[in-house]
Amino acid sequence: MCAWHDSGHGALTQDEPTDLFGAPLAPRPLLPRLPEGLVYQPEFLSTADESALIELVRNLPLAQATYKSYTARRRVVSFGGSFDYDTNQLRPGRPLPATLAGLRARVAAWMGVAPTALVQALVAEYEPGTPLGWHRDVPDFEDVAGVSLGTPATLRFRPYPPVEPKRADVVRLVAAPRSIYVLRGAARWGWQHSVAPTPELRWSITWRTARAGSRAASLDQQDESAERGAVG
Ligand SMILES: O=C(O)CCC(=O)C(=O)O
Repeated sequence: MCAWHDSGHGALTQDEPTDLFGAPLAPRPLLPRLPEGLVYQPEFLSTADESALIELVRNLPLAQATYKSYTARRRVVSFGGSFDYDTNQLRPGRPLPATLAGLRARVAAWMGVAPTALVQALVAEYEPGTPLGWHRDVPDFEDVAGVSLGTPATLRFRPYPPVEPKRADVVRLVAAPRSIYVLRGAARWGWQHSVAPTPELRWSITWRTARAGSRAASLDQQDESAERGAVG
């Protein structure tokens, strides 16, 4: 797995401090501010893989996500496990389509885990202008990996719990289409993340391992068949 690097395909940025008149102060060092446990790799997929996945995702039964009384703007479908925000329960979800089994195997290999360790997948579609608010993923899951499709998106990270929330505490990672990232350890538990609205359609396919002893550990990890999917 590649270590994080700024290759021009994805970029790590943070708000530069300015004086009262907007003139830049001394730039902050970037490296000490990286969330530890965030690993990013551009060009994880080929453009052909990306096109095949977009075609596949467009045919999935995406629906607007609901969080108690709030209906989110992004459309999602989950596999393996589905979190019910009304009851705060993780429920067994639909099996992973065979067409996504190949991608799961590749993501798992990149993460260094068995494919069956990825007990949950969430496919999300962000229409232009659709944001995803600040959150940490539900605690049933441990590591979270995300594959991006379509258009670049700015992922924002801020320390959690906030000690003294400030705009300058926000670290931004531009996730390029075809890239992959993973949140582990501090990046997963000690930081919240959000997604800024994009001007074009974007999709993400996020994959989650079970947290030891959690309800996710008993999720059925099967896919619909043992066949390889559209992306091998
Ligand atoms: O779209 C992404 O890459 C992030 C998705 C996310 O944070 C989530 O679904 O919890």
